[in-house]
Order: sequence, then C-alpha cells, then structure tokens
Amino acid sequence: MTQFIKIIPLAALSMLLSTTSMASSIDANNRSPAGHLGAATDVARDIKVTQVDNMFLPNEIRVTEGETIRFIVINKGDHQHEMLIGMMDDLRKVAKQRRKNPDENSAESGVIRLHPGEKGEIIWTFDQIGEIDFACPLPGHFKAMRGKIYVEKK
Ligand SMILES: [Cu+2]
Repeated sequence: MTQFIKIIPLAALSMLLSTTSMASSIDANNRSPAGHLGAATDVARDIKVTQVDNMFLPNEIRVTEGETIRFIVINKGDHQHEMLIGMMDDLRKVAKQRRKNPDENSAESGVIRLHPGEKGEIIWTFDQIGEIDFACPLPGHFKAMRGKIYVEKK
C-alpha cells in the first residue's frame, strides 16, 4: 500500500514534465503564436497587400504586439491567389492539402481566396512578439509567394 501511494506523485510529476515540454509550440490557451482572427471593432489600422503572379507586395510587414490589422488584399494577377497567415508549419500543412485538392473550400482561419481583380480582407490580431508567415498555399505558388510579418514590442 505504501509503495502504491509513492508511485502516484511520481507518475503525476512525469505527466506534468511531459506536458510542459510539449507546450512549446502551443500556449496554455491552445492558441497559435501567429495570433487569431480579429474583430472589426478592434482594428487599429489597415494594411494594403497586392497579389501578383506570384508575389505579395509588400512581402515584409511590421506590426506591434497586440495590434489588430485589417489586411485589404487585392488580386492584380491573372490567376487565383490565396493569402494565409500563420506559422510556417501550419502553412505547409495547408499547402499540402491544396496539392491534394486545390479546389477545396478553405476552412482555415486567416485565409482568403481571390479571383483576378477581386478584393477581400482578413482581420487579424497579433498576440505575441515574433515572426509570422503568410503565403499563398496554392500548388505552384507556395514556394515563391510568401511574406513575413514582424511583430514588434509595443
Ligand atoms: Cu497564388
């Protein structure tokens, strides 16, 4: 019986340790370090992003920690393009899905698909300092059509 009681705290400790080491990519609230979809009422400023074949202009953007941005995205290319905000691992996963099924309707948050000449927007809140990626995950575009968002200290 004594032995049984001793085992429990050890097991609990090892569970705690493994949880802590796994938590490096996702925070305690299960949120992506890239941020999350924001509310229109929180928008601090608009940033215009133009899509061409196959590039974003600009492809480097600076924002401040906690800031909510309305990205106004215009497709000036001759092909469909998407804009997806996230950590590179997540973008790669979506790009892989698009290779399997390019016409699949995007269910991911923070993604927009535009036909040539179309305009759309993504409202996004940046929670943490760091480097966030954005890209067009469509097949043949993903390697070239990328950009960086630098989230700086307030
Ligand atoms: Cu594209």
